[in-house]
Amino acid sequence: MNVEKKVIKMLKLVGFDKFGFAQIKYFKELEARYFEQEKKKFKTLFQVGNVDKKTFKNENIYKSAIVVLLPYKKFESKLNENIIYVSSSLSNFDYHVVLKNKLMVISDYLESMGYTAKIYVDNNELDERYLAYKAGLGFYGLNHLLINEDYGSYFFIGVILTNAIFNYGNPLNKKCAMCGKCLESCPNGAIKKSGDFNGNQCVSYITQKKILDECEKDLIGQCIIGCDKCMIICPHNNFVSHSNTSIEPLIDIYKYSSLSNKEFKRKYGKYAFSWRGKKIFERNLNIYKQKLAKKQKL
Ligand code: B12
Repeated sequence: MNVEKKVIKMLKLVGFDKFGFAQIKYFKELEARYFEQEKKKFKTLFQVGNVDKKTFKNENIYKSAIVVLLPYKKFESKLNENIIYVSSSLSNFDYHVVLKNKLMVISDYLESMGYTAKIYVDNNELDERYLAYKAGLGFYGLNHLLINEDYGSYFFIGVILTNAIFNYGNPLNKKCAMCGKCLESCPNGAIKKSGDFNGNQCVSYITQKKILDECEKDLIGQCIIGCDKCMIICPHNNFVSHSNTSIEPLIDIYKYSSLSNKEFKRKYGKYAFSWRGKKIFERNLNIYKQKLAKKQKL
C-alpha cells in the first residue's frame, strides 16, 4: 500500500469523513490578497505569522498539507434575555484538543514511516481556510467563511504539514450565492460588498479583545463570546442540523456569581470559549447585564 492509501485508511479510522491534500508551493495569489488586507488595515491582533509564512514563499521542508474538517452543529438561541450564551463554535468541547488528538495518530503514523509531520489547529501562522480551499474541501463565502457542500460553514479545520507526497485536490468549481444576507446581518459592517472582510470590525473579535472602547462595548450582546450571525443567516447552512448540546455554558446572568480563576477553569476549562479566560467572560457578561438593566428600567 502506498503512503496515500495508508493515510486515507488512518484518517477514516480516526473518524474523519472530509479530508483532502493540498500541494505546498509558493501561493502567489494569496500573497496579493494579504498585501491588500494589510494596506487596508483589516488585520487583527489574532492573526499571527508573516505573509511569507502564510504563502510558503521560502518553504523547503514540507511538500503537502493534509487538511481535515471537523463538523459541529448550529446553535440558535431563542432563550429569554436573562440568559447569556456563547457562539456555536465555542460551546462544545474544545475543538483544538479534539482535532489535535485525532491528528496525532496520523502524524505519529507518518513519522513511523520516516516522514516529517507537524500538526496545526487554529492559532498559528497558516491560512487554514486557504489550504482547505486548495485541497478542494470548500468554497469561500462573502462572509469569508469556507463552505463545504455537506457541512455548510459549520466545521473546524485541522492541518498536518508533511514531506510525504499525495494526489492533490483542486479548488471546487462552486461559488457563494452572493445573496448578501451575511452582509446585512453583520452587526458592525465587517463584511464588505467588495468582498473584503475587516476582522477589526467583526463582533466575534470584539467579544474576545482585551480592551474595548465605548462603541465596542455597545456591540456586546446576549452571545457574549464569538458571533454566529453571518453563519445563521447563510442559505448555504440551511440544512445544517441544530443542537442543544451547549446546555452547560448557558448561564442565567442573575444567578452567576464571580468565580476564581481556578473555579472558572475547573467548570468551563473543557469548553472552547474558555480560552480567553474568566476576565473577558465576566467583563462581557457585566456589560450585557448593565445594558439589560438599563433597557428594563425604560
Ligand atoms: C484570526 C482568526 C479570526 C479573527 C479574524 C478573522 C478574519 N476573517 O480575518 C476573528 C476573531 C474575527 C475570527 C472570527 C471567526 N473565526 Co476565526 N480564525 C482566525 C485564524 C486564527 C486566522 C485567520 C486569519 O488569519 N485571517 C486573516 C484573514 C485575512 O483571512 P481570510 O478572511 O480567510 O482571507 C484571506 C484568505 O483566506 C484569502 N481569501 C479570502 N477570500 C478568498 C476568496 C478566494 C477565491 C481565494 C482564492 C482566497 C480568499 O485571502 C485573504 C487574505 O487577504 C484562523 C485559523 C488559521 N490559522 O487560519 C481561524 C478560523 C478562520 N476561524 C474560524 C472560525 C470558526 C471563526 C468564527 C466562525 C468563530 C465565531 N463564531 O465567532 C468567526 C468567523 C468570522 C468570519 N466571518 O470570518 C475557522 C473557520 C472555519 C470555516 N468554516 O471557515 C478557522 C479556520 C479556525 C479553525 N481551525 O477551524 N477568526
